[in-house]
Amino acid sequence: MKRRAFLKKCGVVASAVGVCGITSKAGIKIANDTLHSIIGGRRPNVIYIMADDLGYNDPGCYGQLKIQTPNLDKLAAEGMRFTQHYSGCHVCGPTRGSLMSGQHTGHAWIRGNPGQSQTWTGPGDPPLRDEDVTIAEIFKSVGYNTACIGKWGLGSVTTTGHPNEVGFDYFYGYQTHVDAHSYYPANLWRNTQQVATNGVYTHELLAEDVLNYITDHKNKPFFLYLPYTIPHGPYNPPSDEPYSGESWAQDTKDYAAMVTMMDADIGEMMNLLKKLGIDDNTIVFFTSDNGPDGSPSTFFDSNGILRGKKRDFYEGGVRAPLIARWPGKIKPNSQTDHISAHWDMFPTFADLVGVKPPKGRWPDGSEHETDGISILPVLLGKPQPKHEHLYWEWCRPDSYYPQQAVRKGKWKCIRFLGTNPRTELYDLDTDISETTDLAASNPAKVTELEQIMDDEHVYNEQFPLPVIDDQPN
Ligand SMILES: [Ca+2]
Ligand SMILES: [Ca+2]
Repeated sequence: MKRRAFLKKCGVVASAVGVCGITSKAGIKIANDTLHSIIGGRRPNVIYIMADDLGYNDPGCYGQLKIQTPNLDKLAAEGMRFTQHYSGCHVCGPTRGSLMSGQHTGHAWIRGNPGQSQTWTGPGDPPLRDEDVTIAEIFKSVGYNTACIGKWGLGSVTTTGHPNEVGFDYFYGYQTHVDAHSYYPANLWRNTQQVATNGVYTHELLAEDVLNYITDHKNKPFFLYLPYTIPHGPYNPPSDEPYSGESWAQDTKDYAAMVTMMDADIGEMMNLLKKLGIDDNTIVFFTSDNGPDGSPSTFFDSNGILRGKKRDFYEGGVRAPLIARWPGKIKPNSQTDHISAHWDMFPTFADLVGVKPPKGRWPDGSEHETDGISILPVLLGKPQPKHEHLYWEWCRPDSYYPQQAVRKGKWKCIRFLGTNPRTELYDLDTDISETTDLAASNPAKVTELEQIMDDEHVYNEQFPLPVIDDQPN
């Protein structure tokens, strides 16, 4: 089916402002006309920044002591900080697929990084399909201009997943996941054309493009998705200032310099919003795609008191910073422990622009509601519907990696399907660092949470889950 016809069928159409309402999985009905009366019916610009491999403890406002992030700290001081926000997954590809589609990794089409797809043989990353409805299309359905500047990784030019094919009017940056492993490539992509970098550190090019985009679109509502590549390796920024004088290893100075550079560019972006007079009608989000990686993150204690890092379903791999700032709407210097995840942004964005969240497609083509719950109520200080549980899976079919995980209330359960198969259970209320496995003493709770894993996982031919999908029906 052609994309436009499909969107029509899904009911993603302009003009449906305000009266749809949604019912959360916990059964609480929130009418988004109420929320819109608070917002005043004026649609805000939305900027969503996603850092790459930035740990929960990397920004100063989340506890970091060595790396300077004054602009992120200011964003948090002027907005809301989430303490229990989660990544779509613990690596890049599936997190971004989950963010785009509003589906967790048990339902989404993209569940792995390049190389893990069992069926994709084309160029670059396994792409989003025509029938996947994205957050960009939600904004487009009400007339926003939409842009992605940074690391895409969900489909190259000539595929159904290229940003221009999935709702972004404008794209500048890295097409593929693996391209983004260099900060000095010969070219980046602007829409479907390659453009030379002339040896400039790519983050500087991205940050400059952001300022140009905002300036050019200041008079019309826009959605700007900024998947920055910092602080993913390699650690080779043009300067290690302001840490040159530190007695740290060179890669740690470079890591810190990268984070502080990104922070400074976010500060410059915020100043531009103010200068253009659109600061109070722009909601800015900042998060990270997955937990920290590499030796500098050990030095900086980037996971804080959380166990694990990138590629772990322990909290250090999936608990993500989330800061939201919206002057006059979000209470300054506020904090919430609402349990939320990247797939909640899909209905949140729908709520922000006053449309019902469109349905999405599972791998078998069947139509389903988003797995997300809008976080707009908590942002506005209203009663917030809660998730019954969160679910993650990763199919990577080697040794340690095939795993499923559930968070339900205080409980966290991880099922390891590879080497040493087992299920671990943690009580996050008393053991946030996941030090004591309670599975043996709580068999009924393990059974309950494993049943959720069985229920939330649907088969995806592209990313079959070892052991689970091998079982006869
Ligand atoms: Ca990442
Ligand atoms: Ca630590």
